[in-house]
Amino acid sequence: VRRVILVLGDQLSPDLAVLRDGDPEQDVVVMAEVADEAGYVPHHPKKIALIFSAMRHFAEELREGGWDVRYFRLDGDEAPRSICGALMRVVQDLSPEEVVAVEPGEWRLIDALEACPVGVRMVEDDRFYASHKRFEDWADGRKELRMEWFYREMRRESGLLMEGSDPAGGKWNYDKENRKPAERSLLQAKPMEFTPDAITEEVLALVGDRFGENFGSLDGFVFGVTRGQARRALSHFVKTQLPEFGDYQDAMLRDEPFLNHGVLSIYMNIGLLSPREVCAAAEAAWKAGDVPINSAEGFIRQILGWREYIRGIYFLKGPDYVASNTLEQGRDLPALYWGAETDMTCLREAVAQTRDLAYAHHIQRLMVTGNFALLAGVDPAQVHEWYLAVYADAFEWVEAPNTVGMSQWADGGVVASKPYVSSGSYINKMSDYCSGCAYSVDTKVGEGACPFNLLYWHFLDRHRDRFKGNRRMGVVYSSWDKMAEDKRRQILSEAEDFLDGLETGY
Ligand code: FAD
Ligand code: DLZ
Ligand code: SF4
Repeated sequence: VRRVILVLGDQLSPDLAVLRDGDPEQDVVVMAEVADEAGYVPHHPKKIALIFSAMRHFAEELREGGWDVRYFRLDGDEAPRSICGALMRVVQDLSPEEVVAVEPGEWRLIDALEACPVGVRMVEDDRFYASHKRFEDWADGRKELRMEWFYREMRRESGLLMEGSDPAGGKWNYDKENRKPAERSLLQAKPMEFTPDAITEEVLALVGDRFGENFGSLDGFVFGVTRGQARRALSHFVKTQLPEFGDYQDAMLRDEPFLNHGVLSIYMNIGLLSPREVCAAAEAAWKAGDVPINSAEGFIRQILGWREYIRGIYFLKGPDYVASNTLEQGRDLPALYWGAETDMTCLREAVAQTRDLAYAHHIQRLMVTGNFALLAGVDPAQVHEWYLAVYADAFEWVEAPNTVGMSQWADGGVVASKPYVSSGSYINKMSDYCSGCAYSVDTKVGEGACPFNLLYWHFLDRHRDRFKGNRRMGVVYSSWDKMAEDKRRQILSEAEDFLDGLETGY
């Protein structure tokens, strides 16, 4: 045997660098379901099921393509506990010339492979538009690493939505035309669903048995688990959800978890779809006249811009980044995040759907669960662990900069120039949550006041020294200062009472 090729659970791409360079005649592929990967956070059972089932299907496809695959099942005899353990078994057996892997998307696992006695040669993951070097070159010497500037360079380099050297339609960004509030009339589209086959059923039984106690429901598993299914989900999204994606990308509606969101992140993040084919499909639909430019651009920006930028930040900032806590917030994550009862409809909806589906869309993650944690002063490390555990698309390279950086401002403003905080009025504008809530969004203080209204000012007041100089936050501080002093005091004291109540569960 010439090479042992490691394929991780989020590297299920037929054109993965190590497979492309490999030779089925001389090389052996290793894949392993292991306790260490399944247990570094209490992953949502649907996330584990997605990964294990997709891994098993991918192994089958590799075998059909002529590869010798050594596959370790979690419930196999003497299953290895770690990826390194699995490699050691195979190396002992086969004595290959070398062991190769594509660099994992998490420092923890990179370190583990580096420390593994078999000696693993790691190659860069080239399933992205920007290599590490490309992002470092872009970041080099810049005072501020703003996504929008990076995105424009990626547009030029990829040629996506370009007319010569100009952006299609004359503008780089059509967000001004987007962000319409939710309307019930837009409820026609849903992501494609798939019926579990025998392999998935077997995985579901295993996951229910081993991880049934983790937060999250295993019922109603409808994710695709093969590349073929993921490609069908992509076509379905482009046809049915993308045309109005731009208009409603920030909307939220009760009992409507998806709206125009395609849940394609789960497929891209485990390798079943490549970001290139997803962006190409969106661009082609625009060229064919089926999708307006504001939707095509808005969607492509999320992938070519945000997804690539977020990954760049993770690798640029190094292993200590995830532990950042610039605002020195230290409250424990409230029990409501794990499903404890709450009267706040927005949080209840976002958490309930997360438990049921292992999914919430961006504005729910940012402006409901993220906003609340930041306002309430929660320890960002605990917030990070929660997001990493509960979403099926969560892998540290993408989850951590979104949570620690964009959402919790714990990185001191690397990703977001100002914290994403809002009172209840933003949630009310973008959703129909408030109309059915025990709290009143229009009440700023006193009986029934929406907790977001109280906590918003509490946050701004307690971090005044840090943010008062921020150009974009001057206006809010001056409206705070204009409020009568006794009202300010009342707001802060009611916010304190609310926070005290949170400790015991709200
Ligand atoms: P759609 O709206 O249908 O499609 C947009 C696509 O663009 C997504 O599939 C995704 O690939 C990409 N995208 C959009 N925004 C981002 C972003 N900020 N970062 C990276 N990619 C983006 N995304 C993850 O993939 N994994 C995570 O663990 C994750 N954690 C997040 C945590 C927080 C606190 C926040 C605020 C955002 C997080 N995101 C994460 C980004 C975003 O919320 C998800 O990508 C999106 O909700 C996925 O659903 P979708 O495919 O239906 O999105
Ligand atoms: C997330 C995950 C889980 C739950 N289980 C496995 C596994 O058993 N085997 C495996 O190879 N990968 C798994 N993964 C994905 C890895 O954790 C992922 O490769 C790293 O977090 C790097 O992104
Ligand atoms: Fe959320 Fe406040 Fe609206 Fe209730 S009133 S749903 S707590 S924003």
